[in-house]
Amino acid sequence: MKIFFITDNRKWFERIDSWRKERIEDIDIYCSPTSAEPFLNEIEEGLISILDVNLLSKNFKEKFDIGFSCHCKQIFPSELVESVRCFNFHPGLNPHNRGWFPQVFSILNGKPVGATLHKMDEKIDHGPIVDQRIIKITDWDTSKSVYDRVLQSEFNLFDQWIDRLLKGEFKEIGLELEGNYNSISDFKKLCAIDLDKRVSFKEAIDYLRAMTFDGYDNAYFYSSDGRKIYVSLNIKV
Ligand code: 0FX
Repeated sequence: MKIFFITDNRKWFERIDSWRKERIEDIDIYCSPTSAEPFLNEIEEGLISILDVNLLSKNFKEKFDIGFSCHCKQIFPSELVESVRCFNFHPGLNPHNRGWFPQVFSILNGKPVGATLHKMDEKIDHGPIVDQRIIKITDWDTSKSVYDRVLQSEFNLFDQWIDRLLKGEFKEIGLELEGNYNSISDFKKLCAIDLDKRVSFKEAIDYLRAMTFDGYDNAYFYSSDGRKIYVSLNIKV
């Protein structure tokens, strides 16, 4: 059996790569051209290759029996999802807050969050669902603490489903609602704090929790002398 994975996420790469070591199947792991830099060592070692999904040869589509997107930043073209059975592990609870950084938007708009395994169609985070895990958001969660639990749930879904998916033993549940979609520019717009906006303390704290992710500078404002000042929240329970 010939399997491909495309991931632009290091933790997912490590998860798939260690799983691959135990397997007899022929397994290729790819990353997107825009994500190659963090994987330069692994590319040199032949553990991962760069793949542009819009430049796939007919040979590629005929070669693979099954494919997986595990946080791939490219949209799979319809010719790919129509010719190879493809599944997506997504860090959100489809159809709510499909797209980028679902937990950020869920902290803000109260829509459910979690992990979704679904069959792919040509739309983003959209195909019929195979399985999902709901993650509860507490009043003291930040984007990072929710994300860590979501990612763990995705890995649990992977462990529970990978063999069944390879054997074709799964059922598909069609989406009843289209839900909503957030783009990366929606997230970037959110990062700019409007200092004149009037909000309650709860709204301000929820906003800062949603923008707090250790390792990233997200929410910002400009000081009176024109400096860009980043703000995040320090929460202790
Ligand atoms: O790999 P991933 O966790 O997932 C993202 C999308 O959320 C997902 O829907 C898509 N399928 C996939 C291709 O890309 O993204 P990441 O590793 O870039 O970011 C992980 C988290 O880090 C994100 O949920 C929020 C946080 N983050 C990330 C960036 C780049 C920030 O808070 N600020 C940032 O600037």
